[in-house]
Amino acid sequence: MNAKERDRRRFLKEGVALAGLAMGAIRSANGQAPGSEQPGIRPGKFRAYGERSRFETAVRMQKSPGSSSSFAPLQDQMGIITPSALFFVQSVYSSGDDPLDIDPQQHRLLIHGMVDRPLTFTMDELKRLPSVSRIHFIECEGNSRFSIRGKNDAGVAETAQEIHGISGCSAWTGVLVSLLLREAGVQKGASWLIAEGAETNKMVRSIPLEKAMDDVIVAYGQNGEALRPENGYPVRLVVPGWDGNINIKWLRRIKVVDQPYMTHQESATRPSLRLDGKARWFQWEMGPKSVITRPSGGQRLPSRGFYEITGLAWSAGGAIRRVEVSTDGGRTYKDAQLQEPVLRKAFTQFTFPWNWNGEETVLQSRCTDERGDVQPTLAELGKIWGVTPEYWQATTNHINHFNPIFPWKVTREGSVHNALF
Ligand SMILES: Nc1nc2c(c(=O)[nH]1)N[C@H]1C(S)=C(S)[C@@H](COP(=O)(O)O)O[C@H]1N2
Ligand SMILES: [Mo]
Repeated sequence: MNAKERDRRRFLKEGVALAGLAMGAIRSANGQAPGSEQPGIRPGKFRAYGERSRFETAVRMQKSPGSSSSFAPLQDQMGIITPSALFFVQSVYSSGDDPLDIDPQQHRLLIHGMVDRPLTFTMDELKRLPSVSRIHFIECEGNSRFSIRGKNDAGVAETAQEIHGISGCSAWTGVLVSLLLREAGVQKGASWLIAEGAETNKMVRSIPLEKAMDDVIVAYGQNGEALRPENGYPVRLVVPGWDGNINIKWLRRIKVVDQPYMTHQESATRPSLRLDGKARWFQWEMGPKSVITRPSGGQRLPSRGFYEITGLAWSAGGAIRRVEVSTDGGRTYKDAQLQEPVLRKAFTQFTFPWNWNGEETVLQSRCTDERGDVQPTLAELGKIWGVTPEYWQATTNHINHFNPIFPWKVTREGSVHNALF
């Protein structure tokens, strides 16, 4: 029996249990006589630019009051697309001008340096060029380190939002950098790009030419409309799978050069110091990560019985090939179902049917990407880094690329908690 067939049989079997659940649902709905007037309905009004129902309340969590740096409510996300209005925001040079308010008519993108023809594009000119629309995640390199209590600026680390919310996945529309560079004509010896944002403090990052030619997008669209100001309007870089930090927003300049510039963002906060005193420089790829978003920290299970466990998995290594779920704290794992579409360097949704028996337990997931890279346990991650658990907990250590398997504890009362440490 192959994996697909096994899956099918399992779901057929669980279908029987679900039929029982559906019966229960009908019984409880019976409180209301069919055909009678339903309470809670009243006329609304048309809006030329749509808004969600007033009953929907999920919002971004600000890092600090007044800051536009914020975390997305991943526990409320349905499917793989993070809506623009809820997409996380990280702006490292908040200087009172954040988010920038840029007039697209006046915005220019300059491409210069080691090129045959330096080019300046208006937004209209960019939009005339052949475009792509691709679904990719962006994850801040510091995401999930907030699973360690005290590592969050807000001092809490309980919900999927507080812990994993500086990641999101959207459909990005724009022009491939490779196309722009071919137009400009890259000169021999060039090997890096320097990309610069338009804010007062000029966010700058170095990007290897090879990556730029592979799949980097100069994006002006997100989820079917223009980027939001917080996320880089009118144009940003999308560097699929790599550190969020390198996805330069409010992009105004790409300089083609022959070496990395060791910019402030690259040299001051990005290298990660290990216990042995060695630092890791220029690590860009976000490793395989999966997170159960429902049930997750801060939520409550009202009663024992059936729940669909669902979550998100992603990796810079390409497509997610497998997600396994454990409902017994990692003693045993079973394959979760991957929901279509399963795309490269994008969130993939997984689901797993679960009957909660009312006992205390721990839920967790681990994923494997198309390269065969498996999400590590905390202990395995420690080995890769050459560090002990105390290292992660020392609040002075700035931790990036933190992707261990994340456990949620379910108590007998049905409350769900961060159980990593
Ligand atoms: N110009 C500019 N680009 C930037 C930043 C910034 O502060 N300025 N922040 C970076 C960081 S740290 C991250 S994680 C991502 C976040 O993208 P988002 O704010 O659209 O979610 O943008 C990156 N690009
Ligand atoms: Mo970031």
